[in-house]
Amino acid sequence: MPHFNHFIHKSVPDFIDEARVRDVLKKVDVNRDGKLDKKELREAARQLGALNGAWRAFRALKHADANNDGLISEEEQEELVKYLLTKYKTT
Ligand SMILES: [Ca+2]
Ligand SMILES: [Ca+2]
Repeated sequence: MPHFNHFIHKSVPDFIDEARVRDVLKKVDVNRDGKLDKKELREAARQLGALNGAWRAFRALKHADANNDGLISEEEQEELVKYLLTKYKTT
C-alpha cells in the first residue's frame, strides 16, 4: 500500500492570496471577454468558496461593479482583488 499521505491535504488554503485570486478570476472567464458576469463570478466563488468567507466576499461584487452594468471589467477586478485581500487578510 503506497503512502499517499502527503496528497491528503485540504484542496484550498486557509487564506486567499493575490496570486490565487487572480488565477481563479482568470480561469473563470470562460468566454474570454476580460469581464466577469454573474455566472463566471459564481464559479470563482465556488473555487475560492470552500473558504467560508469567500461567498460573502463575492457579495462585494456590488462594491466592485463601479458602473453597475453587472459585469466586472478588468479595472473593476482590480478593485475586487483588493477588496478580497483586505477582507481576508488574517493578520
Ligand atoms: Ca467573461
Ligand atoms: Ca461593471
